[in-house]
Amino acid sequence: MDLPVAIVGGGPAGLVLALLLWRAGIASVVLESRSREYVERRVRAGVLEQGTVDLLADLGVADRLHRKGLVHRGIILRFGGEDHRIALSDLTGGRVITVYGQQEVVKDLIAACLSDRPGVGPGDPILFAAEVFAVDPERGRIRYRHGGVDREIAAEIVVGCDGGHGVCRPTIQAHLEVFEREYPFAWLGILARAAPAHDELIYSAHERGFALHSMRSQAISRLYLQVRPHERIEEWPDERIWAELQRRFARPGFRLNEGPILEKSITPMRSAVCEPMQHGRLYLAGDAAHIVPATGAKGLNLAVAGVRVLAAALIAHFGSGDDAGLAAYSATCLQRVWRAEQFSAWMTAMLHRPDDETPFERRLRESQLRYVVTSRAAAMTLAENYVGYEPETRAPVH
Ligand code: RFL
Ligand code: PHB
Repeated sequence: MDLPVAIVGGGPAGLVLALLLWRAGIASVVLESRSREYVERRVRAGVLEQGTVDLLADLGVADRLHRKGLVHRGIILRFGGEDHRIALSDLTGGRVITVYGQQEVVKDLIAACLSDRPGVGPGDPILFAAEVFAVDPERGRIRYRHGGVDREIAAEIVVGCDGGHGVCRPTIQAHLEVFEREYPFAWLGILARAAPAHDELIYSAHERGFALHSMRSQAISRLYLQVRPHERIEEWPDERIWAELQRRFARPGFRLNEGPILEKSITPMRSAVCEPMQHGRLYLAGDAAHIVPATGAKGLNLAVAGVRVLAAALIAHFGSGDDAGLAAYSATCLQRVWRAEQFSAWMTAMLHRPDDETPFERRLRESQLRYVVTSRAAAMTLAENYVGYEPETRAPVH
């Protein structure tokens, strides 16, 4: 074997895992198909749970996050022309979320990986522009193309952190059960140089469809629109995007600030979970193992929570030969994964308007929205899940 651990994919899951292992003295290499510039610019998630922030702080990569991250204690649900605040902190004994761009997390993690462990393993700790095209899950062999040349390495454990469109899950698909759901919506997301129009996130359930107001700083807004799954970004010139956003956020006295659009893209919404999250020497983590629709803001947080479980299991395996953690990895993670799947599907159903919604379904949805903003129990359910729920630590309530 060339190495104890090889990690396919340098997104949040792969990078957090590499750092956790390295801090425990376990060498690994991260093979990432894209360039460093590309992964550091890829705009995605923005909401970090307290547990995610705490883990990044433990890893010593949260200085910038603490300086630039925006701490939020509530979110707004906007419907029927009114705002309703869900007081996340008051409802959860003081817990908060932090708004900080995923690409900033990725930048911080890459800087830490490269400064911590220069030249560890068979070369660099992270190989960028190294596309994995074959993994042998029984023997731990990985084939990848780097610098125009096909290469191979072998590791005792291979971790597939290669996201929702990688090679690792398809390689072992025959040994897994995959649970999937496609939603009849996609999200058109933009990043704009415009001050956020409100200091909290606004989830707006409008009759023309869902819209979300988020931000990255005092000067940058992050905004999303529900669109149909097969719409193309070319059909959405900037003026059309702003006009639609203004309509879906319309409320007396409220107007979004507009500005140059720095990035725009369309992402289909889907759910997927594979069980188990492992076969042979290959373990799956993050989006490679599970996808959630973004309405619940859970994907990045689940990815980080999962690799924390895996890192502890690998440290026991390499430290004392104790494999109980590795054997339990999948079952432990799946409890939290399914909680996040249910919450994300529920938020999605409550806030989005399907084209073919019947009058009956519409009234059910309106009733659900009213219930969440008038019942403390219902608001608490939303808040408890939104800030991050850990089913693996909970006993039944009698
Ligand atoms: P990633 O981030 O997709 O990283 C996978 C990496 O693997 C590389 N790769 C390969 N490398 C080598 N060889 C191959 N054959 C490879 N194939 C792929 C890729 O280049 C990439 O670098 O997965 P990871 O690490 O599991 O992280 C998951 C998160 O990225 C994802 O769950 C979140 O972005 C989801 N998400 C959100 N999550 C949250 O917790 N809070 C949010 O507010 C939130 N908002 C969002 C989101 C995702 C969105 N999109 C665009 C999907 C909002 C949006 C719009
Ligand atoms: C974001 O800021 O990108 C964001 C916020 C909340 C979500 C999804 C994405 O539910």
